[in-house]
Amino acid sequence: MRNKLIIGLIATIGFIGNANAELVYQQGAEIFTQDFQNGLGAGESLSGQFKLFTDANGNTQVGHVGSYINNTVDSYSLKVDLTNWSNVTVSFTASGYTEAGYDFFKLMVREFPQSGWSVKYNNSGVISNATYKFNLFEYSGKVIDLAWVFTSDYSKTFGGVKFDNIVIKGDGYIDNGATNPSIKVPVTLPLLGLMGFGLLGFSRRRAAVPC
Ligand SMILES: [Ca+2]
Repeated sequence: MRNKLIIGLIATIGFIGNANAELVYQQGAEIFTQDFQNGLGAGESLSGQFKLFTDANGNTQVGHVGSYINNTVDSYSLKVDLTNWSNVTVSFTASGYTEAGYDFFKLMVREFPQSGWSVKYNNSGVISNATYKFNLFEYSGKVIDLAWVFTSDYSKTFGGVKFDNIVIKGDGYIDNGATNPSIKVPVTLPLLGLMGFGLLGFSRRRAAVPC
């Protein structure tokens, strides 16, 4: 029995080695980035008047093309798996102009799939051209939906909003051996397997020693 347990332990270590996964704990690792140059990816969607558009400098962004319309709800939404991440932050660049006090640009977040939406950011009027950053600490270990939402009321329209360069960062394990460091390797199963075999081995060994 002891040999089997030791072989199991070695096999578990071997699995990590064969997967070429050099797992390194990194603070502020990139979990997700989106500059929209290649369009939308899985888990992302646009609705209403928000469009992908490319400016004269070749920079593709999301936002209003021309003025927005009255009584609209426009959104870009994104699903992110934070199962293995903590201390998560989200940042993006934005600029624009809306009717102050009546037409709003918001960043909203909810735990997928059931919880209600929380407002992380809410702006109106002049939206200064800047990078906006917010923490998502309370969503560590969860799957979340993020939504950038614009709403207008029944009168007066302006140029609206544009946003870009979404970056979600957090603390967690990354595969240092991968060619693309942003590719995440699920560590929960290998680590649990390793711990499970180790604990089992120690307890059986102790039990096998005559008192
Ligand atoms: Ca309005």
